[in-house]
Amino acid sequence: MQVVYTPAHLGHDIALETYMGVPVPANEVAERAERIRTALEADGGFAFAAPTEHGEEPITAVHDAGLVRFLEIAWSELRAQGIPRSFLAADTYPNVAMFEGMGEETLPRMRREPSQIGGRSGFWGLDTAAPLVAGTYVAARGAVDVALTTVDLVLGGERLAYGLCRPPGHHAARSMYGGYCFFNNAAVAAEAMVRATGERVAILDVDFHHGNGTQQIFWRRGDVRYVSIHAHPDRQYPFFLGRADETGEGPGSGENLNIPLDAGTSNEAYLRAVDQALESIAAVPGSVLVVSLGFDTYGLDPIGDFALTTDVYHEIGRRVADLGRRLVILQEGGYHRPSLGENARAWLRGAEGRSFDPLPAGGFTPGGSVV
Ligand code: SP5
Ligand code: ZN
Repeated sequence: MQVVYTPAHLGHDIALETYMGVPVPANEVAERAERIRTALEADGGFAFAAPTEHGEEPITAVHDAGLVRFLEIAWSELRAQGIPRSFLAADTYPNVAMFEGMGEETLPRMRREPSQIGGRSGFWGLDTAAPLVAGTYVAARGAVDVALTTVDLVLGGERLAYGLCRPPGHHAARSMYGGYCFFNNAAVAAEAMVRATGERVAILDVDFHHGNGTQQIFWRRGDVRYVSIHAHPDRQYPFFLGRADETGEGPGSGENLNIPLDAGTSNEAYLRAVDQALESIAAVPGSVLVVSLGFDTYGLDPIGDFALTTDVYHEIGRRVADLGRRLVILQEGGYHRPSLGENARAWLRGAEGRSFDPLPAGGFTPGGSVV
């Protein structure tokens, strides 16, 4: 299998994020992608390719150009405004209630980007957990190019290909970044495939969190079906979207399927949700599926609360490939660093129809040690 990877992600070098106002060690760190790269290299069955530059146009096909401009200048502007911080995160966000009672004709006029960089960050951001640093923009552009190069491989005839995207993407909406995400890699990829093939495209999101950004981008679209299995937002991020009654509107009516799950979800319960998701995808005509692949569903993940094990990732990959569609597989979350490489290897080998043999040495043992 071809794997698309770029070291550009290393410049998005994060040490801290904030959790309910308090700085804590960051979860979405460079080591994640390096763990996966190392494990796939050691496997021997994966061929690495560098991304090619695809420019800004495929990004503005799904994102507001203002978001792109903000992310491009945010770091230099933080410095220009003389704010001595190691990362940029907002403290004030435009809560919808701030605008309560204002009329439809007034509201668009009230949507104004301030000049102070903290305010600008709040204007475009969802939360404090996506710290922006000097190399963030170049890394985020790199992740989009990884996704689009993965699309190119599949359009060029590969049955499946894997884009090792970092930073991840599925929380980023048309005009918003957040949740460790800056550009929505999977949405950019799906849109590029719709435009290249004229076919309908489905997106299967198996990250632990609901992909609110992907849902928002395709909410009214009849040509892209979004199916997500995730933690119920009543108890987990992103809290305000991800419930089962969110099904799309207009031409997109019925094209959005959310499958929220309980804390402690087992392999068996998760596989039942996978089968339900795949049934919905099989009903969509078209030959390509984009997979938003997260491993924060793993039992030991520090921010997840499901109970999945490595062998079930092999089975999920196998069932997804059994649909018979070509697969553009893009990395999203997953924060238990010692297991990430083995979990990715298991999933991708399952999708390729290869058996999964845990590494005899150098692998991760669920007892908690890296041997
Ligand atoms: C792409 C992706 O997986 N984004 C996830 C963003 C989650 N952001 C909020 C994380 C909150 C972590 N809370 C830790 C609680 C530990 N008890
Ligand atoms: Zn996640």
